[in-house]
Amino acid sequence: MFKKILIANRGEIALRIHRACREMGIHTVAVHSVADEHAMHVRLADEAICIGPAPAAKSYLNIPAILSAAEITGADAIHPGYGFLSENEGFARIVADHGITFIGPTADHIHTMGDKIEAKRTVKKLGIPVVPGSEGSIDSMEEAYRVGEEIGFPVIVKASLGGGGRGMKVAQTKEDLEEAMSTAKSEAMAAFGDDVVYLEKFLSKPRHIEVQILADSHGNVIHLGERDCSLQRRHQKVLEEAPSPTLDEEARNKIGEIVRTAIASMGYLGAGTIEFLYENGEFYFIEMNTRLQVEHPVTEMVTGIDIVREQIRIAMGMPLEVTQDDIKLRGHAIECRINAEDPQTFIPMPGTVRDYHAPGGLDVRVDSALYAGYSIPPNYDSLIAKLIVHGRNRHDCLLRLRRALEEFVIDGVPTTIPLHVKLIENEDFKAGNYDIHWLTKFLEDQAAQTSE
Ligand code: MV4
Repeated sequence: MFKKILIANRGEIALRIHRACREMGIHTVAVHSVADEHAMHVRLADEAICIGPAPAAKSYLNIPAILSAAEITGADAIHPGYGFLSENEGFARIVADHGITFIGPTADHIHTMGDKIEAKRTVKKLGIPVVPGSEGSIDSMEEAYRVGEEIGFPVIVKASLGGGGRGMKVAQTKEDLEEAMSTAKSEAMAAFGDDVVYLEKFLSKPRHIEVQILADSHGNVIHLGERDCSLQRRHQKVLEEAPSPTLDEEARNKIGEIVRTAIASMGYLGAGTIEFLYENGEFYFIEMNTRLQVEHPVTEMVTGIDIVREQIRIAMGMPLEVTQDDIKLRGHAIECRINAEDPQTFIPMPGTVRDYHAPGGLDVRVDSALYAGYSIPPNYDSLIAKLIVHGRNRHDCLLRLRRALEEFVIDGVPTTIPLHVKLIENEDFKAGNYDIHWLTKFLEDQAAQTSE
């Protein structure tokens, strides 16, 4: 059993993990950069260790410093949160080699899913539907043309070590393919030091729907339904909801069972997310995330399952507390990501928070490390709070969300709160009619209106 967990992260997610530990009677160690000396995660933890200067490369990504902090404090385990070292297979391996438990899947599973070609091959073999495309890498233009003709244009060239939208190029016709291949390859080489690419049919108007799973070391796997994360801007999610407005129970159970079976045969351990594009009633696997995700709270709100608690229990070798039959989705949940950004330009605007008041009341959750007087450092992600609201159905959830957004006071820095207010008043959004391109158009229309 863990007595002490080191949390290798900062901000709201470090608090989220600390809270789960506290409720389980586990002591916490915070690590922090020089810039985060006064951060809330440092204040709340039982112990705190400075691991380096402000730039993440020298602190939150500093593996020797984090390992030393774990050794010095006698931590039994390390929770990496999301981002930073959460999907770094080398980190997972070296933590384990030091006799410390990495709270997450094995380094091998992180490796497999980090290589998008290998990930696709692995899940396809286990019965998960994938986007039609090349069997593996594309190594010549002849091969690119052959696959392109076979699946039909438009196609998308993707970097095998990419993901999250980096290193992708669309070719509308075969005339565009040569340029798409060479740009994708050189971008991939620059970004990942590897220019292996693969080809897929380009889906023009899909939704982004992801399935949350939990797998323990006793062979139990459960799925916790899906999240609809189609509302993104430049591959940054803005608002997520569970369940997806477009799925019925039959479709949900069908994909959930397919995923559950596949994950069980992989021998996967911990929490994971299987990402799909969903178009014309069909699911197409794109990637698997092997970490806790930013948007996990919407799933917690509709299932009542504490995903972080389950991650920790799984890492201790304990069985899942519930079976698939125990999972009953209840109502609807929406998360608004609140960033310290200019709501027009999305340029990060760090600064000092003057007045701060978080909304509350029934079924309103705020995950944030902010407090009045806090100075947001300019070195990290601009996410400063997540507002998660639950309702008996989507309609009630939206009424409550509107109320909660109006109650939220964050003075001193511009935030994306006003954008969320406008977004949830939109008729398409209210009807649940949106795809992955919808938000970009919505924002363009907004910009055009304000400049008139
Ligand atoms: C696609 C696609 C269309 N067709 N793959 C972008 C991020 C990465 N996770 C996968 N992405 C896409 N892959 C095929 N075959 C369109 C996207 C995409 C996208 C996906 C999810 C959410 C927002 C997106 C925005 C633009 C493009």
